[in-house]
Amino acid sequence: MALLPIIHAPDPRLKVKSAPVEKVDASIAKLLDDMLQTMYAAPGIGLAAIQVGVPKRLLVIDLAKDDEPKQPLKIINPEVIDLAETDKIWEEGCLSLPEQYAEVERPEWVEIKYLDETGAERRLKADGVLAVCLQHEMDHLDGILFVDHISAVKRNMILRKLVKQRRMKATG
Ligand code: GNR
Ligand code: NI
Repeated sequence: MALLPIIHAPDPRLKVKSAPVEKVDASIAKLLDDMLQTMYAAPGIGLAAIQVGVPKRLLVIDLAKDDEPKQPLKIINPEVIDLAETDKIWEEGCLSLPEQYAEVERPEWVEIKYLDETGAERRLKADGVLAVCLQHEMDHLDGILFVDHISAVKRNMILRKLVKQRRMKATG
């Protein structure tokens, strides 16, 4: 397994629409494992392939707490098949926008179909944090960040902070 570098906004790659995985093979299985290792190390609860520079429609999620057994979810080519009509607001963060948080409104549950790491089709109906995380990761596959769901004023404030943060790190 390998740790992969995570891309930070405003890197233009984060705006790219990722392409479907055509064949679920050993290289995809390896990428999913590397993404999980990278996500655990960050630490984060989800990671989309484009966040490590790979424009493919796959993502990993694990909501297990530190003291709980791991519950890795490996999700390839996800598609929404049903969606709540009512929304819920959650505070979101993103490994590609370090230390930035905002309240985002999204459907409170979502049902998806996807391929697992063996290429088998699966379905998943998610609510709570899992629903939030799934929608956040699926947004990444379409080049959408959580800040694209908030006002332009708040979005620009966060993006300016990131640029400033990076400048401080560069100059020390
Ligand atoms: O680790 C993460 N935490 C999180 C918290 C609230 C809503 C979404 C997330 S996903 C984020 C990891 C990440 O950036 N995934 O793309
Ligand atoms: Ni994210």
